[in-house]
Amino acid sequence: MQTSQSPLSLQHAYRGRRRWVLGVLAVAGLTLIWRAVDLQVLDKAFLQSQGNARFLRLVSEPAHRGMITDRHGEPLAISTPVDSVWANPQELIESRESWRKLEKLLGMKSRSLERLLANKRDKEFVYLKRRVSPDVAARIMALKVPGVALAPEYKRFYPAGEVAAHVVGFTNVDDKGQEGMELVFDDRLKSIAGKSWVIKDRYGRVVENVERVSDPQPGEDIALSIDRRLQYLAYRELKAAVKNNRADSGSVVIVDVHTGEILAMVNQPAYNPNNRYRLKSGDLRNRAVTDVFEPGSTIKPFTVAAALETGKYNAHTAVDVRPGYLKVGRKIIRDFRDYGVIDVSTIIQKSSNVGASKLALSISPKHLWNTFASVGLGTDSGSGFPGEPSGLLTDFGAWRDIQRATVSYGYGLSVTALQLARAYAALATDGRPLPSSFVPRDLAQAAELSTYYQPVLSKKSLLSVRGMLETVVKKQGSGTRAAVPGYRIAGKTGTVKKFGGGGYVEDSYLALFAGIAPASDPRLAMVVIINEPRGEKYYGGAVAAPVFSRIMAGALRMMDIPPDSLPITVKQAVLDMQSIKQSKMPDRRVAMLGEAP
Ligand code: 59J
Repeated sequence: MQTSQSPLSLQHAYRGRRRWVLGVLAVAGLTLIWRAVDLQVLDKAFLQSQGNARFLRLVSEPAHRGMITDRHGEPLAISTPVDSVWANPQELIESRESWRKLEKLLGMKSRSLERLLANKRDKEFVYLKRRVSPDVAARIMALKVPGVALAPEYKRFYPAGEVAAHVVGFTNVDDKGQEGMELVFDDRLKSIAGKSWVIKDRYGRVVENVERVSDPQPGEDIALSIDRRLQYLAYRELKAAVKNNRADSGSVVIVDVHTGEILAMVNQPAYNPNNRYRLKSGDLRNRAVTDVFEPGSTIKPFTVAAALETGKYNAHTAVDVRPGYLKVGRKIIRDFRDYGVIDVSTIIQKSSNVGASKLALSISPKHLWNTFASVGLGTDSGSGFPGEPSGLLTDFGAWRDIQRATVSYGYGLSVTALQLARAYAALATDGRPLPSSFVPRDLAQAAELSTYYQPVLSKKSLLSVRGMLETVVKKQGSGTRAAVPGYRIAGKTGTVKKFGGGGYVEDSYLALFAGIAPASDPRLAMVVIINEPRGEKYYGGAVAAPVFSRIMAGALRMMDIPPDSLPITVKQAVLDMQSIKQSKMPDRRVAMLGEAP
């Protein structure tokens, strides 16, 4: 048996293996050369198109922004899916022949693509048109222009349009809140796009999902305190009134007196949030929250309440307002006419400036100031609306007699419509001004919030003032046209000369009505402002009171608030019916039918 190989036989074996290896290498080399020729010459066109056709991309998958609804879930702002057309400039630059077709379909001027792409040569993304109709999107894709693709997005739609524009606000093209509740709640409404690695073809279509990096997160839905039915009613009546009285602008606010919730808030002029071209300056402003004015006579109930609270007066205390004016220092305070000797209640009913001034001059400035402040005057409403001013109530320490007098009938202090509505809501309840809210609030939350306020006015004074305010809408009152059949209304007119250019301007007025209903068990407070009416009439009693009446009548009915003129037993029956309706308790008869065989 051979135990070792000779050197010769070894040499022979090496040579044989080398030849074999060289042979394999040669074949491999030739194969590679052949492959190179194959790829570069024969398959070139195919491979080039394939190479261009697939890209690994990190794409974002949009999620929808939260919905804004009214208090009953009716939509006020919704996001609907739409397509946006985008392009990869590097590719689109190559297909010049398709530009004109694209421009036509997208409604772009000719040569606008040339301009758009000019300085985008090194970019990979440019929007051609945001939010196109499904029809346009389909036709764009049918063109199959390399580098042009669709990106899914969401478009904000406002079903209530102009009716809720100032409250709801709107978003910009990037879905970011710009105004109103869209701005206030942007952090909660906004969505977070998901991220995924995908492979796309040259038309931008996804051919393969590689990996999801993060899931899309839709925004939170938010319900507002607004009631769309009341909102619409207020809108319709205000718009008609501003037009018929040839007024500059106007506002209406309705609040729930027990919770501070804003149930309706409208302004004129308004705008359509779905179509924001041709906006005039001022159209965007939510005047009811942002614009301050001197409240004039609508402030008198608080002056009277302060007087009652001292114990020196009651509703029937006589006040001499003769001869229709009062000299305070070098100034003269005037009434509309000489009312003679009247009682405190009649100061409210007729709206006597002299009467209010006499009451104010007989009580301490500090107490008058405290009373005003205790119902929230001179502070913001707490609504959180962007740009709400605090209102103005100057310190009583600086009041001279003339200021004590004029402040008593509403001049030298300023409020917004919302702040005035809030003060009337305090008057309607226990004197504590619940902060205003654009979102729903229940009675328990309201009770908790009211513990932060110290009432200055007693139940007795509040009840007495509400009684006086009821005489305003009765015969001989300045606001008879605010009456609502079947209901007791407590309210106050105001006709305010506007201040401008260093003095009070003739023929430039605010017509006001502020009130609460039903007077026997108040539920709603409402303020109506008609700014610079230029028709025949301009008094609050003539211009604002009828608007109050129409809106309040509808609101009471829509909210199933029973008339307070009904005998107490009938009223209880109505309330019982409602609670049965709301609790959806099975009707006994239905239950019995259900048991039948
Ligand atoms: C008025 C004022 C201006 C400011 C007067 C309105 C003052 C005043 C200086 C004359 C129109 C007018 C600080 S009147 O609101 O008294 O609503 O139905 O603007 O008095 O002293 O040609 N309102 N209005 N006053 N200024 N300064 C009455 C009253 C009111 C009515 C009618 C007629 C004014 C009853 C107002 C209404 O209660």
